[in-house]
Amino acid sequence: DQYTANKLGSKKERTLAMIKPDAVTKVGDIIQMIYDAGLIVTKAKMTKLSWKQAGDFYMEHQSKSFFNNLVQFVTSGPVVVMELMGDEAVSVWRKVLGPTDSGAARKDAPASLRARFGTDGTKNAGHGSDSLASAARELELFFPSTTGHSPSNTAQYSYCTCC
Ligand code: IDP
Repeated sequence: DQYTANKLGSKKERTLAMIKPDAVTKVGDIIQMIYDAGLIVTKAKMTKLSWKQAGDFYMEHQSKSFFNNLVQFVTSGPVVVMELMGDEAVSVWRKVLGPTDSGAARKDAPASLRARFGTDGTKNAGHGSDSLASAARELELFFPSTTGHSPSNTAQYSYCTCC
């Protein structure tokens, strides 16, 4: 069963997915892509980021030339944030997204989410955590841990220890 499989080392991971403002109207197609990739949606909400939330979310890019444009873009409308779960969820979801630049995605990965729904290098439809550590941090920003036996109480592990 799943419990035994996890204890035997299957890498059931959790990751943070964000549908950026330019792709929120495509949420139906995007959820279909998630399930087609073998992942499941375990949490989801629509929210509008404040400048501060977006700056915290992208803190590793604070010194980059595109930082202000990026924060401006992700605060320009609602986003949908989701916890995804599945085998190797971090890398699988980034594969579904495709290359960062939507133009490059259309060339190199035409079936990817960014190829289908992104516009350019900034407006690129989606976000996915780039590591288990980032996933833990980003999930905690949007779905803070609560007490009790639940997947949201395992943020520090980035995988589900109870199911
Ligand atoms: P990722 O989202 O594919 O992990 P990152 O390098 O972490 O890519 O960049 C975060 C976001 O910043 C990208 O998704 C994109 O929206 C924006 N971005 C990244 N590189 C550039 C750039 O060179 N110009 C403009 N925007 C960029």
